[in-house]
Amino acid sequence: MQKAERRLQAILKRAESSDIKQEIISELEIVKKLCNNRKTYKKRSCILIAILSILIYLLYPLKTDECLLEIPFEASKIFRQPEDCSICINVTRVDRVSRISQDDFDQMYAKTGRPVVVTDGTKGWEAVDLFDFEFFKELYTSVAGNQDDRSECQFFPYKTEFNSLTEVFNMSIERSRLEPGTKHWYIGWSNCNDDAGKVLRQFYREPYFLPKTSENMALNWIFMGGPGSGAHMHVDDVRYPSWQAQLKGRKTWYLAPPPECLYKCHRFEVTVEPGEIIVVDTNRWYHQTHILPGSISITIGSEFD
Ligand SMILES: *[C@@H]1O[C@H](CO)[C@@H](O)[C@H](O)[C@H]1NC(C)=O
Ligand SMILES: *[C@@H]1O[C@H](CO)[C@@H](O)[C@H](O)[C@H]1NC(C)=O
Ligand SMILES: O=C(O)CCC(=O)C(=O)O
Repeated sequence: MQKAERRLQAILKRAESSDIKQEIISELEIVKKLCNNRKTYKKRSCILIAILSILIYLLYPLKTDECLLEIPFEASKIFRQPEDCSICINVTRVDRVSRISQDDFDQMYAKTGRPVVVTDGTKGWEAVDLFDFEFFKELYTSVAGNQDDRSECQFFPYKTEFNSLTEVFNMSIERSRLEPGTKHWYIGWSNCNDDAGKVLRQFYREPYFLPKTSENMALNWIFMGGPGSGAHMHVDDVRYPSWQAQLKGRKTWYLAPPPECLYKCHRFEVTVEPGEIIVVDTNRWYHQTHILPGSISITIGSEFD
């Protein structure tokens, strides 16, 4: 395995010194990071992909620039559908829209897979004012049953030392308030406590622009933490596209087309302001996030059909 790793490193070095764009090489980082990704492959599949990628590299030594791009993703294609690039061809920006009808949303964004920010997405939601660290802490310490014990509950510690939501809510008040001199933190989790879910849903609604046929997915994802942090570049392996409401703080999303579309499509950078909702098919668009200076960032989101 070590030998294989060295070989892979050598190939990457060689690629770096050739005229292949730095961007493409950085995409390969994704393969290496798969194991730590949120909502992506289960650990075992992830290790399998890594081994497969390395094996394919060894069996088919790099001959052309194209192989570098194609081969590692052949392995992941066992798990990921090949992309026809229709989600990104002709897309020149991430639109910002408001008062959009369900039909327009469906035609222009849901059906096409184009990312969009709906600026009035959370209008009337109490969650915007109500959801903060203390609210979640109280909620999760009061509901029966431990969220951490259930296998379907996912927790993303990112760069923190936390192993569970219980540990997160045990941090000092000062740190939770991002006071100077305290350690940075940014975490995410999927709510899988039914009682907590019922409480959460009292304070937000299914986004008004989602098509009527859209199923309300019961599972919510919450991301919370301070400026300077974020999620690294990755792609998800969930069933449907997602919406994510920015309740507090400001977050920049870096979106990249699937590797096989890199030459045909653009990358985008879009900042989501408080009260806005971003809609992205995170299974197809590679994405990375960064919390901008200012207040804590809190988002709630879900998949939609
Ligand atoms: C992209 O735009 C070109 C020129 O307007 C058009 O011919 C083509 O069908 C479009 N492709 C997609 C996937 O929308
Ligand atoms: C909570 O924090 C205290 C003080 O930092 C620590 O001693 C204790 O072990 C923590 N408990 C849990 C469950 O993490
Ligand atoms: O909101 C974030 O910071 C990360 C979101 C993300 O990675 C995802 O939804 O897959």
